[in-house]
Amino acid sequence: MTRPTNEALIMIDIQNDFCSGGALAVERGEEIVPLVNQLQNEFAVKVLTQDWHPQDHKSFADNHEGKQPYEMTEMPYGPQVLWPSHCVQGTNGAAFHKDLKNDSADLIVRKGFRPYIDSYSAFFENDHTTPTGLCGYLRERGVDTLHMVGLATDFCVRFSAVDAAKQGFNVIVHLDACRAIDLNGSLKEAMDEMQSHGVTFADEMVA
Ligand code: VGL
Ligand code: ZN
Repeated sequence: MTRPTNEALIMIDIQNDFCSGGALAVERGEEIVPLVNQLQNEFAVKVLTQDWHPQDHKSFADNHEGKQPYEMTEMPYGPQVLWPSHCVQGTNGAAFHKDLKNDSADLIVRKGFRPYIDSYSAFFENDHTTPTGLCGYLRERGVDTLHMVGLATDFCVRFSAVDAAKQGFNVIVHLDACRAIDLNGSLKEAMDEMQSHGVTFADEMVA
């Protein structure tokens, strides 16, 4: 443990469905696993998030007549990408990547379990008001600095980082330990948005 206890490692959605061969595969998603495992050795406070949808989840194109994956729809809270069905509760696709060390995590936050609302962020669902409880957990433990890694850079990592910064946490996204979906320019948009909220970036591969 080389980090003080006010710093936490937040590992976002490192699940089979976001890795090669998965239902919503992020290109080279599984490549981050060794680096994430290495980073875990540095932190006393470690949190995993797990995308965890019921089969009838409204973010799935399959649950919208005539819609294809990656088309848009309108939800009561705004525009929403329709995804291939993924991370269905209890399936192998929703399980953590088999090489991800998860025995020493303090907390697993599940999100996206309400059928009518998606949840990219580890802090708030996509209505930006329904909390997951993670903010209170971290504050109660005296954490003020968050190091984020995981999948995907431009969706769940992005929304988690921006929400955390808005809540007053210092946020560092470790880009080498993230991979992106990059849908219609979403990676650039994500980088710009994170930066404009004061999120900083670390890149361990670059000496
Ligand atoms: C994610 C799309 C849908 C993610 C989750 O983890 O980035 N993206 N559900
Ligand atoms: Zn999802």
